[in-house]
Amino acid sequence: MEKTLAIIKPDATERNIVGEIIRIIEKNKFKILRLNSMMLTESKAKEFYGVHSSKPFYNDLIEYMTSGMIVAIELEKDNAVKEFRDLIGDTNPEHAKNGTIRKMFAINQSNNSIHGSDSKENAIKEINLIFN
Ligand code: IDP
Ligand code: MG
Repeated sequence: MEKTLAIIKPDATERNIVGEIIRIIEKNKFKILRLNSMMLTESKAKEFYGVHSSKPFYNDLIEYMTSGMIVAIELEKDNAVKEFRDLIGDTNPEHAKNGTIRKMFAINQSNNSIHGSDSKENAIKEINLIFN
């Protein structure tokens, strides 16, 4: 069965909405395989978002992702990567569809409450990076 990585981001842990978000994930039939509440180190955050290192928002992104607790969740479901991306919605909550997690909870395009892997290959890489 396919796996993906979810990360509940610092804006969501800060607002005590971790449980609400996990409830939605479980209602949508994703199985939780591993779950870990942690602080991301700067070096892990930089590796995780390495693909964005040349973007203008990169430094702010690293600062934000290391600013508070995150909850990393390894999820399993048929077609998990695409189904989870559909469930979280567009990066920018103004463009996210109704019923998506980002539409419901994200503050803005940066502090958008949740991460989901964008391919099967990246899901495996991200799960190994975060859980090892
Ligand atoms: P994704 O999380 O929907 O895959 P990416 O483009 O991969 O979106 O960007 C990774 C993360 O970087 C986003 O979830 C968001 O937190 C942040 N980000 C993306 N674009 C912007 C932007 O234009 N300004 C500020 N932060 C951004
Ligand atoms: Mg992405």
